[in-house]
Amino acid sequence: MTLKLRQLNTAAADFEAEFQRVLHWSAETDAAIETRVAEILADVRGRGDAAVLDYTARFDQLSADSLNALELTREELKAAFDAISPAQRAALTAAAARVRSYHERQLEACGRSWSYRDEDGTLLGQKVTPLDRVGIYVPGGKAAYPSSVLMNAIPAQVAGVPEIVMVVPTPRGEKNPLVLAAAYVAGVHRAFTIGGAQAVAALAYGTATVPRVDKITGPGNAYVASAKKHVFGQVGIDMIAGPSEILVLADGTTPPDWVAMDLFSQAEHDELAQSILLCPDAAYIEQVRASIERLLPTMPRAAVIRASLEGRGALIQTRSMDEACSLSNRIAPEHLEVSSAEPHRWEPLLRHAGAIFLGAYTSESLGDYCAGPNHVLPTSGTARFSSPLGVYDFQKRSSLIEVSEAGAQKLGPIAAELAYGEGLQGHARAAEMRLKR
Ligand code: HSO
Ligand code: ZN
Repeated sequence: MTLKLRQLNTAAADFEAEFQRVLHWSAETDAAIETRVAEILADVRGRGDAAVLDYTARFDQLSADSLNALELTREELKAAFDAISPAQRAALTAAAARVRSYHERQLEACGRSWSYRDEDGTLLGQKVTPLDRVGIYVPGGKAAYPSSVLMNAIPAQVAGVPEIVMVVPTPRGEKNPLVLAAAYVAGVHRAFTIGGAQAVAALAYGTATVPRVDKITGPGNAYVASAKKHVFGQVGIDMIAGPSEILVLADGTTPPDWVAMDLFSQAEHDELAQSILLCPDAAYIEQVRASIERLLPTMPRAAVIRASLEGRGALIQTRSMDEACSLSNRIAPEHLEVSSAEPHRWEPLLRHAGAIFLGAYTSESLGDYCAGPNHVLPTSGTARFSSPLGVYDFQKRSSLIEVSEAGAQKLGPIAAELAYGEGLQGHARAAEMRLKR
């Protein structure tokens, strides 16, 4: 069966219209889901543990007399780690170490408190503190990724969050050993085998057993995404992640099979994932297409990959690499591979992307697991205004102000003038009282 993979050319008259079709994607918000989620949230808020137990029995076929019975101890997490194969243990440990050291640099570079004194001796600064408690949602079922446990928990741990609480739906009580092992390696403090909107509600409101957290991070299905949106404000959330995306910007020097497989690597996540190739070389695009057609039947997830490529994928021929870079900025992809012999020539032109992978050897999949940077990245064009999950998502900042006596003499009249202008006497007089007559 030939693959119906869209091919575009920026020189074609209908390019803009075609391009808009490639970009267009809307996460349909299902009104029925919204209503159902609102009910579950209200129920958990009202009945706490009992409601969580009811929904867990109903949706996950997992019954327990108390929520305590659904908590996994650190010992159980460690036992899972000890039970996986030595190769899996070594890979998890190596990945965790690299992710940790990257995030430690991030902490040093942009996560520390700072302050200065101005000429009057007034101290001004920013005090950075970790959140007290965070919740990490780990999906069950087809998207149960141990790597995502590392990517969510490690930055929280590096930020110094004293209590990291993980929830993971566990249908029929069948635990995913790699997820538990990853939780152990990543330093998760408490874990519950609950999921769905009910778990988000338990974390957001707190129940007798599940502690109330300050922020919830991690991906989930439509119910989880809707629940996170609902509780936002009550707690912080990271982002609402859409399907995975990869954009390969190629100059034609990378083996075509490598590029084809990189396109597959995100397409295989989801029928709605998006894989795009941008390249100025028509002959090379044909080679990649041939690689795709030859390799696709060898893929266990061929059906998902095909649906993704046919539904949202595209091979786009540009007039030049410069034009490819500007199109890439318009797409603002989650993952951007600069598959070029001169990646540093193009990198300065690339402004909007969750993560930029430079050079032929930098397969996006290395970033998903073990390069070090976070794999929780902005999708659906949101890289225009947002950033990868990081240590900073598990910290907050307080301003520090200590005005000296001399500083009060200088600032008092300025504040008072503006306060009278706003009709706020109390403000003005508080500033003036500190002026020396
Ligand atoms: N590429 C995904 C993360 C992931 N890949 C997990 C494999 N496992 C985020 O877009
Ligand atoms: Zn991936």
